[in-house]
Amino acid sequence: MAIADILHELEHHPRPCDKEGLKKSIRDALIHQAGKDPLEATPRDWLEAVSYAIRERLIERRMFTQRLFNREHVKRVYYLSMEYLIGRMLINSLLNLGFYEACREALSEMGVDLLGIAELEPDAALGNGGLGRLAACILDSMASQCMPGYGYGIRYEYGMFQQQIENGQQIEHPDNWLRYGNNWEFPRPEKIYRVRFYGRVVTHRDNGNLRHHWQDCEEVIAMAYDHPTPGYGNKNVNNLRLWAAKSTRDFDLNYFNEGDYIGAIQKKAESETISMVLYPNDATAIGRELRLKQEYFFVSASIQDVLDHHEEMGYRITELPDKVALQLNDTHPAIAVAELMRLLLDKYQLPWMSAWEITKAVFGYTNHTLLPEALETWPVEVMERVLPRHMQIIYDINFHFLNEVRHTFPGDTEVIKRLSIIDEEHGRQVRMAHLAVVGSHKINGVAALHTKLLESTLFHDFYRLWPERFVSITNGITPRLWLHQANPALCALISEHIGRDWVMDLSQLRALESFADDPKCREEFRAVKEANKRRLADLVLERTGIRIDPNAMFDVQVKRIHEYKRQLLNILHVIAFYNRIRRGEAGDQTKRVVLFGGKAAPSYVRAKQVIRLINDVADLINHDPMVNDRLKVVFFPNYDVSAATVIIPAADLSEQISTAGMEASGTGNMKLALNGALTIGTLDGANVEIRDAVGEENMFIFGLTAEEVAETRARGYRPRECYQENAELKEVLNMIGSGFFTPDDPARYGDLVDDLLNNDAFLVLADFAAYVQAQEQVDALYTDREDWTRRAMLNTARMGYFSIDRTVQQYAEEVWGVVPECWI
Ligand code: 26V
Repeated sequence: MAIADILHELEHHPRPCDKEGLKKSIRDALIHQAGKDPLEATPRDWLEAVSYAIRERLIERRMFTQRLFNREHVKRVYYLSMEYLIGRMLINSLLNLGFYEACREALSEMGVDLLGIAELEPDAALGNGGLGRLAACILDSMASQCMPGYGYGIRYEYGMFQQQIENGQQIEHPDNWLRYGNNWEFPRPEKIYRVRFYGRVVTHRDNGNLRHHWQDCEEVIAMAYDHPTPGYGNKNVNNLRLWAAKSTRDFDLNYFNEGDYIGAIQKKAESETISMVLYPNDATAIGRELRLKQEYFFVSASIQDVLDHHEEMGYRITELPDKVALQLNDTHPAIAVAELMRLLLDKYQLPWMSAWEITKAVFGYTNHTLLPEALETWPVEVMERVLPRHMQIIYDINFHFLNEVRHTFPGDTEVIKRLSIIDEEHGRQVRMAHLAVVGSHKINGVAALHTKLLESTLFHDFYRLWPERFVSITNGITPRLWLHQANPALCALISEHIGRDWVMDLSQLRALESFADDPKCREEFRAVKEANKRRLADLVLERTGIRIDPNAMFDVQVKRIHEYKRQLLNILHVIAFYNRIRRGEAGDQTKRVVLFGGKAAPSYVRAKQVIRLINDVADLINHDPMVNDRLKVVFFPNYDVSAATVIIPAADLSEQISTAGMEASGTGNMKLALNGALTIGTLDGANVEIRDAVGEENMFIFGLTAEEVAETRARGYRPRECYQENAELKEVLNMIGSGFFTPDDPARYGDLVDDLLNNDAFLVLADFAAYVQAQEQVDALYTDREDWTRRAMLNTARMGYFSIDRTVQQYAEEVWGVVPECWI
């Protein structure tokens, strides 16, 4: 068959998407791919067979999508991210493709339960938390909106560790997610690039021009694995390309020739460690050489791939900004600025100025944190050794940049020191954020307050220099996962009232507002929430052995464990509430279940201590007969995307209680409010905008504002005064400090309490009284179920703004300059 015939066949006879067609594919895949006799097939075999059947359809559509983009010569955006927190694929793919019902029926006719086998799929947990999940939501949105958008990242062999709780403490287990293979990926052994490290730079003159050769390097091969990502309700399928490290054959041969067989194998294994494991640190930079190698490894492969495609399309290199946008998801891929410059200078031999103009026009940089300890810097010595040519280029970029600074701020040597890409004060470090800002035409924060703080603090000098480069793009979440998939009962209810179009236009939810005043609708809404709570109660029992009452208020704090997120504040209130119950002062307040979930970085001692404290407190309270089930405390182990899809739809109360000014945006706050939880929170991150959207009266806002936090610190904060002034707080801290919860180890939390009394860097004590008061309002409102439900419905109705589709449209218009290109 000629190529043209194959294409014709593919176009006119794609794999059928009805029940019978799917059934045939599943059966074929079971026998011919999984190699199983249907009589003996296990649930996992069926899972493999279904994913094969789906991937055949995904790949067909991806081919068409790519061909369309090529034919139309569209501008593309490439999202560079070290992390993608995807979760499970099966149900999401089926819902996006529109095959869910057909597939469910096909399987059911073969005696297989779709949801049952879907549970067997491991989460793709190639990310830590908010930043990685945002990347996954953005991919879903780009595909759903027919944007020519591609993800690039690392195919970690081990993703986010699995958390086990043993004797109240976190234990980490490796996440061997590829154990049973991965049916969603397409290995591309022909898509390989060389990535170099170490070596030296040799310079010579060629016709008066300086030329640089990077020599005597170690080489690693980056091999592509493609993950087709389907859009919702269209035929568009985009691509996420993840790189795996493989050793080079040349490299092996050298060693083999020297007769060092074992050494050769060892080197091979070493080079493949680059893509072995995701660093589980969220918000503390790790100065490890392997991390820098990971960053450069995926950046180098991705940029080579982008430029290859650019050339294949027949475009000139100077046209790059018309055809390519590159987005830096935090500073993790910021070395890309130097890498693109290197290729433009050394490979394409462009003059400095044109290379630099192209680079700036192509890059955008998203900042996700103000925390000083999370800002990446690399010792000059390390950068020089690992990436010598890049270090030269960074010096050159800095030289040109600082000349510009001198021109704008003549005579101001302090501003030079502050702005320089090289920090000279802490043992010569490359500041990756500065490289990212200087090399990008647009820099964005992820919520209004966060951007304002970037402009006024962290990047203030840059903002004075180039105010036009700064934009605010508030994060969002994908309604496809966080409502459509996670909360089918609520979806059915919504669609009954306002139709189905909200999935792609979340602002339509506003039409639900009027239903909040209808007692019958409220009753239905409440019934949905109750069903979701029963589902969660079953899961909690299964995972923890703790029985919780679905009629209780579900008070939920799920997120990474970090001091600034203040899980401590939450547990202090739990103890205060417990004391009120014991004293008979809790009135006839409703029952509460306080649920925590989240992982602590393995080396973050204080965060792990907080987990242990929560579990110690839970253990005592849950077994105190005086409490009589009025209060239950649950630490949900191994919180991940899959757990989130069950927990979030069941929440009544959403805890968003970070120290104001420290949470860049938050996205869990959006997921919970969208699913009808009321927020108790500080005026931090996107909470501010959520308040503007849903109305202050439909939330519980408390505590110091970001400004007041800064003032309090400037004045000299003395946490012990809060302790002295507040008898309830005093009692709580005394209990923890004296071993009330840990009688066999009374000193366990002595240092923690000391730190709260003497330092309290996150102002837990300063906000305690206000928090307790806000919690009293929560309790009072919850006794009026009608009013609570009305406000919960208003939350859902007014959260449309936080759709990731709005976020992505803003990036497309304000940063990337790409437009949708759809086929039907
Ligand atoms: C930082 C680092 C530091 C270097 C070592 C590895 C590593 C890995 C992850 C991170 C991420 C820190 C930034 C982050 O996750 N920020 C979160 O981004 C969310 C999406 O914009 C936002 O909603 C959260 O508020 C923000 O904390």
